[in-house]
Amino acid sequence: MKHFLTVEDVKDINGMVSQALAYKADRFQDKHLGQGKTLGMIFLNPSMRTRISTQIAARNLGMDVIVFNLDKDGWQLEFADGVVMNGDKAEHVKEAAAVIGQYVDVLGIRTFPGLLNRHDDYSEQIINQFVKYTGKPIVSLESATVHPLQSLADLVTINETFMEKRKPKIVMTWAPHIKALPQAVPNSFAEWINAWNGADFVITHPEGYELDTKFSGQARIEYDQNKALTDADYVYVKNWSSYKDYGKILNRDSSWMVTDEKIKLTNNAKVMHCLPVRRNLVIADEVLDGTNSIVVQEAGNRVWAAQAALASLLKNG
Ligand code: AN0
Ligand code: CP
Repeated sequence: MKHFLTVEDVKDINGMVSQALAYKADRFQDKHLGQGKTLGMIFLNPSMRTRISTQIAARNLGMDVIVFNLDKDGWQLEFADGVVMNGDKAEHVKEAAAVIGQYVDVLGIRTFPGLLNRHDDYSEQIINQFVKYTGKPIVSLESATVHPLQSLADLVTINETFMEKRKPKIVMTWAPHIKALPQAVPNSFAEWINAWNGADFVITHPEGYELDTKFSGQARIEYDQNKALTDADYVYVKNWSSYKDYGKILNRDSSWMVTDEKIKLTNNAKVMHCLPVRRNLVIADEVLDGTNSIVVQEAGNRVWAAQAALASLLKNG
């Protein structure tokens, strides 16, 4: 694997899930794999889970880690080509990425979408410029349109919790939020579940919240949340802003919040969320504090997912 940017970079999804679970059982089994190598992690936006879990994963493989909050501590970067840099941007990504590439062996980047211009966000301009100019393997720590480390951890969590011989019914549901959020997490979850091809997969959201079909693919779309949730084994909860009416909040209907009443419709479903989650807006206390919620276990699995992804880059690098 050259880079870890989307599910398309992964040749064997089940193999990577198994590797992650193997690291969960014995975290130091490849403790020399990354010896003498440095992981750089660049944040253009906030993060708790990704920041900590990926550092631990790298250390479990023997790597050194440098974390750089470019948004707070770095020079403001210009990403556009051919501009006269007489504004507030002090450095171009061409130099910045090339320089960082001299210092590290693998580079992780977190960059949220602006949610103003769909074409700019969906062209993944920022992470692609780092791919182009760093000259080292790049790991997405959540980019404008996808969050592959999250999705891999989600798949690991589903694999370790589903014991039946049949395919699980997985329902990804939109839930309300006060802020316009990226589509990266739902896009990514959808493309990983579709590529995995091991589930009966349904997406439910109010009209106008359709995801780019590049990501939703063969998933069944159901506008009636209660109908969608019926007999679900997993309820994957997430807010996102509209893709069609780009970056807009079209609906604030609190009846889409996930409550115990909604969970009663399911097959005693396990409830997942990437976190951070706003309580009693997205998911009710009763659900997050109840036995159906596996959100903390899911976040814990971020370490093993990151370790499997980094190991795959190190083995090929
Ligand atoms: C971000 C998002 O929705 O993409 C990060 C999730 C991991 N969430 C928030 O901004 C609340
Ligand atoms: N789920 C997730 O990526 O969380 P952070 O934004 O805290 O890294």
